[in-house]
Amino acid sequence: MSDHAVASSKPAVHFEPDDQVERLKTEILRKLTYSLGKNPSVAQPHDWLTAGILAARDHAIDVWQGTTKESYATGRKRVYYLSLEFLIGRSLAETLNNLGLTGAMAQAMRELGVDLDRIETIEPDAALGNGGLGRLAACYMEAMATTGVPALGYGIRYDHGLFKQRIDGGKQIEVPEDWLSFRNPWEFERREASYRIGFGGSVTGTTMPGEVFWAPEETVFAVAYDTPIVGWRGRDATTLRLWRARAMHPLSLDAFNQGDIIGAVAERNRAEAISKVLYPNDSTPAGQELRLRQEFFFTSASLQDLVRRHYRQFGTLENLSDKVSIQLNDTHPSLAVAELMRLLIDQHKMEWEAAWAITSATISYTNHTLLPEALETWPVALMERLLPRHMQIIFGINARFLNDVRRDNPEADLATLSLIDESHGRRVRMAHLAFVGSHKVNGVSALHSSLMKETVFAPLHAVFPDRITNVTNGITERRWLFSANPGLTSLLQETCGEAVTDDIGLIRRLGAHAGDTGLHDRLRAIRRANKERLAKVIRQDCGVTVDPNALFDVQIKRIHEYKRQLLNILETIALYDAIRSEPYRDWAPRVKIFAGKAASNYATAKSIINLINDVAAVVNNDITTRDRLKVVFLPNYNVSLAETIIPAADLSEQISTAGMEASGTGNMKFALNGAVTIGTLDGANIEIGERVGEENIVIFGMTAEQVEAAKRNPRPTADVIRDAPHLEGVLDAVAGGAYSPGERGRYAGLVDGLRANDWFMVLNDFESYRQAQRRIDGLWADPATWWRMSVTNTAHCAWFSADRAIREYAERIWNVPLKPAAQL
Ligand code: 26W
Repeated sequence: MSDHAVASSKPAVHFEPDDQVERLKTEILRKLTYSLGKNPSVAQPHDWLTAGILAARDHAIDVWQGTTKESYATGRKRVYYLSLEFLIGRSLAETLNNLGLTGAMAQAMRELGVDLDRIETIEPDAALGNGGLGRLAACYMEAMATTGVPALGYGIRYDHGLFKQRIDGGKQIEVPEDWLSFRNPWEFERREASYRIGFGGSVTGTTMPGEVFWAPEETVFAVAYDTPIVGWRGRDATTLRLWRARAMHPLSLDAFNQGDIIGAVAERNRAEAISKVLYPNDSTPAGQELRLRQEFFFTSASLQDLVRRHYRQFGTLENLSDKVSIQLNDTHPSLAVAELMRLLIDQHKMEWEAAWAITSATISYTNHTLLPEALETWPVALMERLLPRHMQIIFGINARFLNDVRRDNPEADLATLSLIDESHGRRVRMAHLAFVGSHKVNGVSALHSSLMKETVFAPLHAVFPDRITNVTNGITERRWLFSANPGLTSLLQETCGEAVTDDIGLIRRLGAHAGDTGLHDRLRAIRRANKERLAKVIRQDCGVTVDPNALFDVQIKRIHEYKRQLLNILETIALYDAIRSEPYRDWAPRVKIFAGKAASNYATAKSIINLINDVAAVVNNDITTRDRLKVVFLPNYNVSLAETIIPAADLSEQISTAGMEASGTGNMKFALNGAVTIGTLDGANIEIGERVGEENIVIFGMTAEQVEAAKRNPRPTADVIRDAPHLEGVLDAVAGGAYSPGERGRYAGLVDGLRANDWFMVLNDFESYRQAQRRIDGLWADPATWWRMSVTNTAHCAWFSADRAIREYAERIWNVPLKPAAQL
């Protein structure tokens, strides 16, 4: 491969004829002139970006209309994916890549004097999500478009996505995000698709179907905004439909005329608050009324929309479950169970039993976490006030459910099964509601799904033994390999055949060359170019110069105690001490790379960010370790930054406390790009290990079972520390202020917490992790071994394609016929 191809950030995949260039040039100029009103001579980079997007969007629309027409004509079953989060990132590069227009667009722009690479980077990330759950929804929208599953994703069009993170004096500062400030050229506002969403008020009438009357006290409008998402090779597109909240009466002229300016827009502000901002929390329920309003708002709008569409097409709702599958992405949309019942009974006059059969045959639910603090519950009193009819329906579902259980098994423990938790005030258990109202409930990795059966859902699993199933998560290789790592993609096409981009399974052919040192050299050159690109970003964003020859050791994800960035940084300190005490030993040079956001109210997570930055400040300025160790914390982690970091990683840190990371999806992206994983037996790490083979992954630490046992019966901290020779010194240094000389007590609390209760097994797993890291040093020192491991990882990770996951959902949960493979 030529050097040029390695260094280029353009995908190697082109499949459109050359006249596309002329056509695109004309289209871009037309958009610039007639849609933006700009002359090329005065157009700013942002204008070129918008013109490029509008030109690409036209091509996406052609695909989109084809898919929509086909799905109406055939009456095929459709999937509705309800998710409070879609973490999309940028769209131009991925859309062009999927349409096969990347090369043509780059050429067209070049001929117009514009650098496509540069303008692509000014597209703002659509950051309508916190982390894994939101990114999974985005990967699945693209994978459904690729596999030909007719689908619509429903969510909220937040004015402000996930906050921007600044690091100031080593600490996280949250800054509001403003992705819509230049408008969003991808979306279409659909004023005609707007629905009334009620809150509060009272319920009157009889209990007969169609005779219940809910008179909400407050009503807001949900207005649809649609975006097409094109699949690979532009064969099909899915629709992302996001709801924006608008007031029924945006201005009270009465109030205004009386001089009450604030009062005049009070209703508008209250209504629009619903879609104002994403809750920046990825593990603890927000608990506020506004969050419940968001959940009901988008769930109700989506259900009204899909019920109306179905009724228009078929003139009946009796066959809803034959034509519609509703997937709940965690419990955030679980009010869908009650809302669908309400629409069927109150509006369509259906009997309870018939409505219930349709509801549970239509809905299914994915669980993404077992952390007890993350399971949503809402106070009954709040639900009664805000959603009185839904609360009645939930009581109705619960009464029937518990009756059935009692009838079949008089011994059953009804308190654990009930949709209402009576133990801390009365609260609705949203996971129970979603579980009971679904025909299938899935976990996101094999371990996670079996833990669901054993822990949180054990009582429900006993009643419905066939309901829980597993669909291990997947990632789209289009974004995370072809687009993010064009150098590797070209090499794969050459080695495994051009068809590898259509059939990722062919990547397995690489395995035959795992020991080929010629291949290793080429992979090293590709990785090297990616690392240089990342080194530039590190220099710009952190002011730190790093050596691309060093081992790039990466942990990027939300900051959380269970993900154990703290374990990583404590081990980094131990390594730093070791290098200083034996400076002449031949240490493998390492760059420790961290990135991730902490929830704004999560003090411990913020303190961990602070510690990483404090350690970085000491280590990076120490002359003795300078060539051996660097620590960097890249600010403002997002999808786009991940696309730059992952192809440049040598080592992927997946070190959660076993049993706590439901799946992980970053782990898959790294392994596919050829990084070696250091990880625990947790989530999808286990399945990665099964595929790449145990000699090609570095596993350490306690198993999920051992963690459970240790929590029930903790070892004394003194014993744990005694068995980990380097740990005491590290903890004392951190607690004593060695890394925070300006504020010696800064980390006393953090360390005290660990010593008092090692809930996340940071101390318990420390020695095992440290030894695993030293094994990594040995492997890295032997390039033939290292690159064989790397190649084997890439060769065996095709199974983690989102297309495989979507096929499993389609076959086992949605019962949606797939287009025959020949058409794919
Ligand atoms: C109610 C507050 C709240 C908000 C979000 C609780 C929990 C969440 C999500 C479930 C957090 C999340 O993103 N979970 C991640 O989902 C990924 C996709 O399945 C998994 O790969 C990650 O392991 C899991 O942490």
